[in-house]
Amino acid sequence: MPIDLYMNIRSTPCRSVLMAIRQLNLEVNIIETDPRKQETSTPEFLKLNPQHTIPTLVDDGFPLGESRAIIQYLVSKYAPNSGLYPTHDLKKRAHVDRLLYYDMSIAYAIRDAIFIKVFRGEEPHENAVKNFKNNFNVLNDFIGNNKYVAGNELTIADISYLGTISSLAINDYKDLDEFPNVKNWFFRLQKELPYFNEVNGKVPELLKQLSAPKK
Ligand SMILES: N[C@@H](CCC(=O)N[C@@H](CS)C(=O)NCC(=O)O)C(=O)O
Repeated sequence: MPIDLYMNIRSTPCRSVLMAIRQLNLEVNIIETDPRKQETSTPEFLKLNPQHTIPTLVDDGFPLGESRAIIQYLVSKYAPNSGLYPTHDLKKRAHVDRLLYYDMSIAYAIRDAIFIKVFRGEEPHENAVKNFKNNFNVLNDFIGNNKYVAGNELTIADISYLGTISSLAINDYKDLDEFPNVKNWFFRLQKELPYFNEVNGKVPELLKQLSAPKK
């Protein structure tokens, strides 16, 4: 039975989950869901996910929200020995978990420093700009000379960060210029992962449609 995924391709965390599904070659039934049309606020949807957010997964009757939890669940269930979410080495697994939590900070930093301007036409608060730089400097250091975010193997942390950072397409990735390790990692993985373009290729165009008119 395929898994159901309530999602919208404009949504950053939805794209991370879809990339994880492609990485695992899972059959998926995509249910297009648009929060702007209140489709995440219907009684039926709220029964699946009281947080009223996409992505929401339903696997064999089990509903789950939160992109990072969904990705952890899918890999743990369908590819536990893949190395994408280490099972044998507790320390490696904990490092992946830590990076997944940190990805939330990155997502909020992008929202507060970049999206606020692009989508609402408001100047970001100076603290939001500082926070963005701080968060990306830390990520830049985490990556260092590694091939992947958590070391020299692809993990679900890469997939989660790729989705999050793909939103910077809205500014043609100029915001990454100060963070060379992040930038190199991001563009290398785009080429390496065959599903990246299928999932994220239309992002610049879709996000530009949502942008606030230039003042
Ligand atoms: N931390 C959540 C964020 C989910 C989220 O905020 N999704 C947005 C779309 S990008 C949404 O569904 N918003 C509708 C709402 O909050 O009512 C995740 O990673 O899944």
